[in-house]
Formats: sequence, structure tokens, C-alpha cells
Amino acid sequence: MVKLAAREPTNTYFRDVMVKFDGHDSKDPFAYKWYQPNKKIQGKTMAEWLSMAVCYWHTFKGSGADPFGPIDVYNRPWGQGDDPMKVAENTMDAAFELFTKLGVDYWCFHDRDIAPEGDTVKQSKFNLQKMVDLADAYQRGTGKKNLWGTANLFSHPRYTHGAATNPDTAVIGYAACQVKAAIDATIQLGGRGYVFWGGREGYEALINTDMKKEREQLGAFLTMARDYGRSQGFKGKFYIEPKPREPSSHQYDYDAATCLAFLKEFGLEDDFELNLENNHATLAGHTFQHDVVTAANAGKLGSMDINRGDPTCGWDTDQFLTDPIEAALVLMPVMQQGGLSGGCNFDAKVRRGSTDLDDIFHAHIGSVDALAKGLLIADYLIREGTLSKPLVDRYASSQTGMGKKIAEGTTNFKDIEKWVMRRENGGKVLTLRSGRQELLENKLREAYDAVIRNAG
Ligand code: XLS
Ligand code: NI
Ligand code: NI
Repeated sequence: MVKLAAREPTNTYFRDVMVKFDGHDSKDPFAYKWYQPNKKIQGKTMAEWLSMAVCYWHTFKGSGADPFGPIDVYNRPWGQGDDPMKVAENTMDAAFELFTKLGVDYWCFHDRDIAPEGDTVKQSKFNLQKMVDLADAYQRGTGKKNLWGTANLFSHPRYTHGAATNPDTAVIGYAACQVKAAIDATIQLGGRGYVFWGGREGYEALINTDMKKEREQLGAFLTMARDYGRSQGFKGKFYIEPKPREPSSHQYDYDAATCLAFLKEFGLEDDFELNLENNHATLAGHTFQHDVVTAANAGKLGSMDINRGDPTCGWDTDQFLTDPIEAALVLMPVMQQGGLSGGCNFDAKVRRGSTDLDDIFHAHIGSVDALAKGLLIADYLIREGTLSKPLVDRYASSQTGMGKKIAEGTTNFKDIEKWVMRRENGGKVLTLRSGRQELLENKLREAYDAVIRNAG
């Protein structure tokens, strides 16, 4: 294989600007007010902690389409023309131009985002390889890096009844070919991870579904993917990205807890971690913080798809995250575990009505700054012990005596009964202690205020 020469970014599609830190009081809409890539916090730079990625699908392939208006409303300049490979090349020019102008270090892609599917598997592989070679050249010319790659196993009509979980083996075959090529692409681009989001790995109705069989197929498929990746020298993590539904009415990777059990059941826990997305957690009836903490507790918090949902509606709106306190609550566990094997991917899109190219800048700038501010707040909360100190106090009774025995599993119900009766006989009454939720809500706000004030 002949490597293409390194490619410099062009200045073709987007406004002529390099987005940089311009001070907390800056009014420049094309500047960061909080993100300082080289600022050190607890031993790592902001850029390292966050390892932020621009996502290819929403940002460059999104058309603004929705179920009531499936026609492209953006008409992006790089998306025009009849030759799909030429369009793919133009799109990649636009992508590396934007990555460079935003100063974000990483990017994420599906195979079909960067290269069009051909009429045959062979043609599709060829198209993908060509675009991966171009991306490789661009990465060397811009210093941008791949966070993770993945395969689109949900858009083509053949995947209507699932990919790995399809009742038809011929479809599983296509999915395997796609994942094999997408893993190769991710390896060539030096990706930190490889993601499985199983949008159609679920069912519409149980009356026509063998759920046991489909879950086993998924386990076998992920095992083969893992084995293939490792055999080709892939050192990164594999990630499952949970989501409860949409497009399927039930998805097997429902939420973090479900995925953790799945990984254990199929013996995949050494190679797989979770890639968690805010709007997927909320669709499952959880907060983002809930899924992040669930994964972190199991040592499986690997990567995050940063976005937010609309609390008033029940689907995946994939909006840009703008609330620094919400960011802080998920970045705190990240800091406490020393970072992510992956990073923070902006799996978010501008609204259908946000039709200007500049809107793409505003969206990313706002979310990058929300994460940067969130990181500062998380750092403050950890250093001050704002939430951890009250926890020590709240759980103090488990540190000694019977509490310690229960925690260590060195007692039993009979002994506990004796202990309770002894306490009652000794006149010890159980006192209900406040959880102090409202106080802590105020403390979170005070942490936010302190970070803003200290930044001065
Ligand atoms: C869709 C998912 C998807 C994955 C990658 O809801 O978030 O974008 O991140 O396949
Ligand atoms: Ni996602
Ligand atoms: Ni999503």
C-alpha cells in the first residue's frame, strides 16, 4: 500500500477563522471563553481530560431531515454533485477544514459517512479504503486523530430486521463484512476505540421474535469482532453504546446496567467498555449521571457521546449540551477514575432551522465551553469535597461495628436480630437523618459561582 502524502487543510467551505481562547469576558462569538486546551487540571490538560471529537454524521452528513420533511434543508456545499466518490472527497475536505478551525483534536465516523456503499461488498471495501487513505493523509497533515470508528448497520434496507440479530444469516454475513472493514479502517486511522451501537439490534414485536436466539447471535457476533480486531493488532477498546429504543421498539443494549450484564454473560468484559450518551440514558428513563456512574462503578466508563435531549419530548433529539453543571456531574466520575479510554464525542446536531454554516461553529463552541466549564466545576467539587464529604458522614455507620460486618459479609440475620434487640433494650432509638438534598443542590450552584468568580 502506497501512503498518500500528508494533506494540509483547505480554506474552502467555512468562515476564515481559527477558534481560540479569548478570555472569559470575550464577546467574540467565534472564540472560546473557557476552553484552554493546555490548561492543567489535576495533572492533565483540558484537552487530555476531554479528548473531544467532532462527529462526522450529524455535522457533515446531516440534512436537517425529519419524519415530516425528509428533504435536505441544508444543501451543504460539499454535498452537491452526482459522483458519490467526489462528494465523499469534498465532504472530507470540509471535515478536516472544520476540525482544524475548531481546534478540536479528535473525530468519529461510521463507514458509510465517509465512503458511499458500492453495488458489491468488494466495491464498498474499495470505496472505504480510498477514503480511509485520504483521511490518513489528512490526519498526518493536520495532527487530528480518530477517537473511534463504527459501522452503519441500520440505514440500509437489508438491516430492517437487525444486523447481527437478523433472523436471516445472509444479512449477518453482510454485517460481518462491514464490521471487518470498519475495524480495519479504525486500525489504519489509529482509533482509540471501536463502537457498536445496535440501533436495529432489537425487536418491533416479541410475537415474531426469538429473543434468546437473537441475543446469542449478538454475543457471537461481538466475540468474532473482538477476535478479528485483536488478530489484526487492534489495541484499543471496543465499546457498546446503550440505547433503549429508536429505531427498534426495544433494543437489547437498553441501558448501562443491561449492557454490563450482557458483557458478563458473553465473556466480553475484558475487551469492552461502554460509550454512554446523554439522550440515550434519558430515553431509558435515567439521567446521564445515572448511566455514567453505573458504568464507572463497574470500571467500564470508557467514552461519552456528549449531547442532550429535550425534556418535553420522548425521542432522541441529539441537541448540543450547554449546561456546565450537567457536564460537571458526568465529568466528576471521569476525573475520579483518571480519565477516559475514549473521550467526549459531540454526537449532536444543529436544529433543522439552523441552516447557516456558522451555526455549526456556534453549536460546537457552546458545547466545548460547557465541557471546559464543567471540568473546572468537577475539579472544584472534588478538591472541596462538596459531595464526597457529606457522603462519608452519611455512610459512617458502615465503617464500624455491625455496619462493618454487614459490609464485609461477616454476619448473618440471626446475629443482626440479636444486635437490634440489644439496641432496643439499651434504649437506643432509630433517628431519621436528613439526606440534605436541597442543601447540596445549593452547593452545586455555589461551586459554579465560585468557578466563575475565581476565573475573574
Ligand atoms: C444514535 C447513536 C449513533 C451512535 C453511533 O442514536 O447515537 O449516532 O453514536 O452509531
Ligand atoms: Ni451516539
Ligand atoms: Ni443518539
